[in-house]
Amino acid sequence: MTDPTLLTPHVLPALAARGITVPGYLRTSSPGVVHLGLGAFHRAHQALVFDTLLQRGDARWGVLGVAMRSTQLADTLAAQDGLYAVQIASHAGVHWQVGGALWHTCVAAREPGQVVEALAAPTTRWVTLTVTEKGYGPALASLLVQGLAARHSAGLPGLTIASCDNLSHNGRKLQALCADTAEAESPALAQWIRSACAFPNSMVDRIVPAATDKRLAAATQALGVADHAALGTEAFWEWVIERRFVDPSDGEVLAAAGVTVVDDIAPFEEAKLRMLNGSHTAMACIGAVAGLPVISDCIAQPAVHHFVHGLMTHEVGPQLSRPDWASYRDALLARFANPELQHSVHQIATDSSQKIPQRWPPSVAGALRAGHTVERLAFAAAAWMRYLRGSDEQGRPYAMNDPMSSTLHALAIAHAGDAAATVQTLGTLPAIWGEALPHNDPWLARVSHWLAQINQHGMLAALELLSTHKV
Ligand code: CS2
Repeated sequence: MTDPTLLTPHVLPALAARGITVPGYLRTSSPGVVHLGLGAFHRAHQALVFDTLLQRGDARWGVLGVAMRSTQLADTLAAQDGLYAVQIASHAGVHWQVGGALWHTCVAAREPGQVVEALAAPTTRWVTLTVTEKGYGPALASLLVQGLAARHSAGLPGLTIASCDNLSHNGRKLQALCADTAEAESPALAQWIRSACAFPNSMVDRIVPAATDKRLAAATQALGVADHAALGTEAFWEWVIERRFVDPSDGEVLAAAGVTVVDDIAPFEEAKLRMLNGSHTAMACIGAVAGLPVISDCIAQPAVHHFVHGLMTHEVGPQLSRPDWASYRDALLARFANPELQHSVHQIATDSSQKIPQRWPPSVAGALRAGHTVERLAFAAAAWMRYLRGSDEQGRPYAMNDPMSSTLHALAIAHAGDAAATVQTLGTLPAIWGEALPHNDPWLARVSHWLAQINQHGMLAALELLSTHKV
């Protein structure tokens, strides 16, 4: 018996009558895409691109959404037959859309056989991944390689496997991980993975905060039924993918749905990681310590706005090869200010040890090489070190969610009052900063300077000092 008070296919006609965009296609054939890392981002990004293609009658883009460990979302979606509503909010207004591309869901840790079977299914053509920065390890490799081995021995064609995580050269990294893992088992399989499968690099962009109870309540209000998997996002989205597909005609198909297909994604990836994600991590640390809960609160502070604008203008932008970086910066400042998003600083600060290496050190190294200022990047590094103490300036403790959090927290509090000593430990970790910066004394001295200012004056007052600093 279908629950009439829940978002399921039965209520779609009623939602369409309310002006909500709903899937108008059959959702019954076998999915052509396996997505690993079922979360908010995929559902508000690629799954809506696939939804556009399905709406146009191309039935190859239905998705099996695989959660890697957590069962809750996969089961919630299964009860709703894979349907979920997305609230898209911009200055132009708010619009609701129901995504229909998720045809099935499962959990890799609970149903690994189902994932392997789907990877080896003749109808499967694509795999997309959002497993986060820390997800590129042996468990992922073994799952993919099992599926690919089954495909290979069945004599099926290879797959296009698109990593969509915020890592540089994400496709190439994933290809190396899979081929190296397969090598131990069978060099022939490794060779087949390298030659018959395509691992395009790709850059994805859309701000998709984790859903809150408030958003779920807004969904019930808009839909007239409950949706326990509803999401909110912004109108902006971008997916730039390298032209490297098992079926070359996929490039045109994706481009028709608004995806940018290029020969080299490096300029886009570099700009996105360093401008958007680099600013995000800086604001996350600043906001967590200053007690500003969401990004729009942070950017509403003139000192933070000035800082982020200066960071992108003087320290990151000039090194980028994306030619339109100044308009990208301006668009980002507007996106950060979107009040509907309510994007939690603690969500962004999650896994900072895995994120910082892509987001800050390449900009520090580039700015130092070019003789540009690094004051704002040094401030960001100092803000992260202050964040690691685990409580804000009002003395309220917060949880830190990071695979390195216990080590980092211990280092941060060991010399809490001594900025130089803190920087000598936290600023010299090669896992975060790479090989060169831990030995760069002028850089470390600037980080110490700003950490001492934060310790003495507080986060926002120290930012004010930075804004009057002649840099
Ligand atoms: C954020 C990203 O949580 C984070 O680390 O910086 O999820 C960011 O919102 C997306 O990359 C935007 O495309």
